[in-house]
Amino acid sequence: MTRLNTLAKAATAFVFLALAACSNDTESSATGVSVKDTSFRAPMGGAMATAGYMTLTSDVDDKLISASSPMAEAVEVHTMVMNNGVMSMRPLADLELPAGKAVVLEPGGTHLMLMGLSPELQNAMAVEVILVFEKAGELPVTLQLDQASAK
Ligand SMILES: [Cu+2]
Repeated sequence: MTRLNTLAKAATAFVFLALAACSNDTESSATGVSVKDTSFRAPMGGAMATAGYMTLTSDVDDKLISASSPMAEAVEVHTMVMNNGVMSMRPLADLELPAGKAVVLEPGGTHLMLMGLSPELQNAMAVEVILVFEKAGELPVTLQLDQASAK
């Protein structure tokens, strides 16, 4: 193998590492809850609330019992319910995580609701949310700005 070839391979490996670093890495608690595909919707022109999304998987039966963020006054778990033909949001006291089952928080479904947004969050590229699980305890995760929602 030529030296140039080796350098090219090293450069390629570096690019892959750099890409991995800015994509949505899975974040895991010591006790087996993994979180991936995190994102949040850009707040619409000074809106006081916005939604966060992610996929949660727990090794054991667990529950998401609360959440908070340094950039919001309150973070709730919301679900969408159909009421007389109108979709509306309803807060959930907790979110069940059956062992080994991926629970998806996504647009149009269950989501995190960030309310009372700080001014910094209006233009933030990322927001930290601390998830609290009944068994797994606290797990800080970073939600990345959903670029498509910012247009
Ligand atoms: Cu909501």
